[in-house]
Amino acid sequence: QGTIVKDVTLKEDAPKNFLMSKHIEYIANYGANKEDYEYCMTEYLRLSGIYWGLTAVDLMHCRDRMNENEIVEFVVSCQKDCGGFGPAPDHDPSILYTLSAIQVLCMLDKVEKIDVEKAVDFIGGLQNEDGSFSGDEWGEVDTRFSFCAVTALSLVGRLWENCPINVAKTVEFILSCMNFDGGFGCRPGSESHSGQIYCCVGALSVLGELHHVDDDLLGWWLCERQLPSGGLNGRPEKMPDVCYSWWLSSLAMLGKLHWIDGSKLKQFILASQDDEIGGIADRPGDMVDPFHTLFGIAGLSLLGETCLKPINPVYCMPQDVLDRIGVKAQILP
Ligand code: GRG
Ligand code: ZN
Repeated sequence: QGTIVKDVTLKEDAPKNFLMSKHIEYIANYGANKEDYEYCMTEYLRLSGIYWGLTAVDLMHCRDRMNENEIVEFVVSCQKDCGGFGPAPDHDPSILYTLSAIQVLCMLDKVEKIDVEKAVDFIGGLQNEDGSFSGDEWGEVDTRFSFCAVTALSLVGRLWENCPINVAKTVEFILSCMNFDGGFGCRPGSESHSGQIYCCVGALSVLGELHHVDDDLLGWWLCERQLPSGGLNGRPEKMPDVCYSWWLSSLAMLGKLHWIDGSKLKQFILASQDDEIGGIADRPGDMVDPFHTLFGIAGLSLLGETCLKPINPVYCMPQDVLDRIGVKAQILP
């Protein structure tokens, strides 16, 4: 019995061109009305939402459309006494929003506005004996949090100098989540999922430890995620989703992006655009949101779309920002 394929069919009249000016308007106007139902309901992830929007408009060369002072003030207001950041001022801190805060401030060249020392202490305090990371004080362990710790520390220059974590143990834990198919899951023994693979391969890339990955085996598993529609799923027998166009960037870290059909993936992403209000949805015909808009645009940048700034496959930030702060990650030839 073969693998079941669940997929969508692209409609003849689906958008075929990149609607850049519509996306800029969609992101720039998102949250213009602070009473908007959808805006209020997404407060619990606001700081990451700001990272998704800012990165998207920066990739489209329009960062000046965002109110930088308002953003910096908001980010600063999300830092707690423990040093970690919550998604909004009245929410609990987590390593997820701590990374988003640092990413946003790096893009705006305003990292000095926060208490970096305390943020570094917060991240260091989340490492467990076995090298894994908890996401917050409640203790859930996930390889996503290992990625957040390593990337956030590297962005503030504290991974190699004055480092608060045990790097060897960090690598050991990530490798303990590697599966027989070459992929990685959220904890030892958990199923491979391309979102978790992005996190594990991304962290190993920042740490210069990609030689531990079986790049042929994992590259094969990753390129098998492409479906006849051109879209990618996150694991076998699942539906395609635009955000996996980004979670697949681990294939770029392994130097194997050409193992998928880039033009078919581009067609799938373009077909998921909303040609009226702008923005990109998880798949054609669905409602758009800032998360899928960023990861669709990031995927197009990775595929070489010339009207966009080049993106870094590990940090999901414009490459020019990483060049400015001098951060490098390993990419296999
Ligand atoms: C800096 C880009 C960036 C990220 C920060 C949080 C994080 C680090 C990475 C998240 C990686 C991840 C686990 C992505 C997957 C997200 C997703 C769409 C999960 C859905 O899982 P299911 O099981 O969906 O609901 P499927 O598609 O498997 O049916
Ligand atoms: Zn998605």
